[in-house]
Amino acid sequence: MNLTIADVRLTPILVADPPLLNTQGVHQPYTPRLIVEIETADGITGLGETYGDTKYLELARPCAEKLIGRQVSDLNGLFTVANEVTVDSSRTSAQVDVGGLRGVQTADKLRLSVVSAFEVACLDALGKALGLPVHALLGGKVRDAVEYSAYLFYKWADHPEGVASEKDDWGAAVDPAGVVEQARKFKERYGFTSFKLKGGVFPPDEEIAAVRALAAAFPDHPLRLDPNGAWSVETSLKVAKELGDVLEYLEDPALGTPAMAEVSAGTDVPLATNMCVTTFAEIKEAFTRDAVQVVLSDHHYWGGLRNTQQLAAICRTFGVGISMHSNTHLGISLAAMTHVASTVPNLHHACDSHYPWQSEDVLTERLTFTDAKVTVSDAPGLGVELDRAKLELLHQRWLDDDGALRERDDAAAMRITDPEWVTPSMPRW
Ligand code: GKR
Ligand code: MG
Repeated sequence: MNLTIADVRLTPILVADPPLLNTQGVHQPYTPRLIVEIETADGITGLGETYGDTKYLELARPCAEKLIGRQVSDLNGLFTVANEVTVDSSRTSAQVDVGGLRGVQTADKLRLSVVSAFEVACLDALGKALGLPVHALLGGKVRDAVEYSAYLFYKWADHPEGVASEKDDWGAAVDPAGVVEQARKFKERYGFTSFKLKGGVFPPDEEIAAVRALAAAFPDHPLRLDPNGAWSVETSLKVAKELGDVLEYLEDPALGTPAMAEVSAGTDVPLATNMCVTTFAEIKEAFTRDAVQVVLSDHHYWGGLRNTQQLAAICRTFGVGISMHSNTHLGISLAAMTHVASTVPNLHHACDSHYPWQSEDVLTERLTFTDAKVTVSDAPGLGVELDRAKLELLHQRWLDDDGALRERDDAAAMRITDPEWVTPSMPRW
């Protein structure tokens, strides 16, 4: 068996995304992703996926070159390679803007997001070579299926008129009735029984009303509200008081560890985050101050599946819960998320996934949610197969783009409808 990396292919794509609203603005009609293929000297190919904006591509390309000749089993070496590239391109100290919803943005985090795709591709190739599923390479699954929650968004029916986009059949959701209707569809289509609403879009009272409407329509279903840090400590405490009886947790009500610690001290509602604990360095302060009770991991920006396991072990040690965050992603990432989640013993909350919002994928077969769960594959590697024709189609869309969509910019997408729009400074309310 020859595990030497003989080729690395990077394919940037643009994938359809519905008009989902968040604090920054609205999702673009197409969002960039990067598909990674790592091929061994024996002709075995492993798949990975990460963010696809140019800044990720610029790092991924030199990394890919340096991987040729290394072993797919050398997962620790991926960090060394990425470090070398970072040094080569003098990016180490740069504060690179990698999108405003995932905590403080640094070049380090950018590097880890790139490493994550290479790590997943190496694990996929290694698993295929050894005849073992990725979860076995991670120590073995402790559950056969992983539960996900419905990720509800305020949403327009369509992207603005005149803007090229794909149609979707989810309809609009801009008020409590629309949110409940969307939740009903999620439940019907995928069997989801817990719901997370992306907030920070409308004034807090309107979002409180939406969560109340969900609680009335779906009694005893765990509910979460995530305004991405849009509220002051005072507003956060008010919302916690009004919704305390129905919330499983409140996610990033306020921005940053000090504000979250203040909120936490004033409420019994558990607080979750994917914004103030996004790196190992941020853990100590947040845990010491009891600022969060649940950390939402994301293998993309935590640097891969093994780092996700390390994060889970630290959370376990400190009695802090763990679950999973998601951004727009395709099936390769969902498969990776499912494998790692299946190995985490202390996973007591359904994971987030944007996948139901993605009508397009690069796989021969889409992953499915049955009764809210994705079955953990026991096939070698990730257990997914690339559809080259679909990949080409989405890559062609990227090639045809004049550059406007290659950098995800939800504020720019919002300005098409509202030319005056600027991303509000936080706290907004
Ligand atoms: O896709 O609009 C979105 C989300 O707001 C995403 O960007 C966040 O990173 O889903 C994420 C979250 O939980 O904060
Ligand atoms: Mg969040």
